Amino acid sequence: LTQDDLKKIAAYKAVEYVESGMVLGLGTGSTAKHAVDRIGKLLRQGKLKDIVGIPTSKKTHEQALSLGIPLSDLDSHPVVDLAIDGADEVDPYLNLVKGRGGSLLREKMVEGACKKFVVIVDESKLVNYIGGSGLAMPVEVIQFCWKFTASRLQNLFQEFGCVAKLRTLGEKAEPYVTDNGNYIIDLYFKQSIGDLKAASDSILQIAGVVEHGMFIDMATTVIVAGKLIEEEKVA
Ligand code: DER
Repeated sequence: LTQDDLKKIAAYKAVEYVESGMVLGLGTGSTAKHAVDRIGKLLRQGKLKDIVGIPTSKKTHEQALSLGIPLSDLDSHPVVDLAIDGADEVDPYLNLVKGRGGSLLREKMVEGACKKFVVIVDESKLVNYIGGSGLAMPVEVIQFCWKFTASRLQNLFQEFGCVAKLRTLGEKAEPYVTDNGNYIIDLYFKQSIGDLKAASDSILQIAGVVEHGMFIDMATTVIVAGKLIEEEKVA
């Protein structure tokens, strides 16, 4: 089983929660892509009807359009029945890191408006604590004086060995620009930052910060597809 097989298994299992007539939050990333593909297929087969999709990124909007999934937005549908999306990290309390694909703001808006948020991951995303993968915890910031904001973020978590880096693209290292015209500062921690709610509050108090990639107490269900634990070899 490849990692993509595991992503597909988790995604298809999540789509079993989808019922005709639902307003669906459509996630972003390589795992959520499989769920959106599956929904499109079930619609085409007539096995699902009257679905309205609320995409969490321009990329997912394009994918859903190409699949013929009827689309709308939060202005028209402020309550979403079910959202299905991937994650970059899942801790033991089902808190998440999201946003390595750059879509954290729209994801958090849509997933914050849904009755049920099903997260789909392969086992490589499971961590003992947020930041434990050593990969980025993204923060979306306005472009104005981003260096000032980045240094305030880094100082906020200096006791945890935090390093803040502007996300860039390509060999010219152009700043990455989100769907919303903002920049992303990626935070790297060397140890657990402890109380996530306190960390979230202190990040959001910094003027210039738009949103961050910690999704605290938001997931209803997490579906993990992983290799079977090796059976004990019976002597
Ligand atoms: O960027 C995002 O929030 C994505 O959903 C990310 O969290 C998961 O992306 P992946 O399924 O491609 O690993």
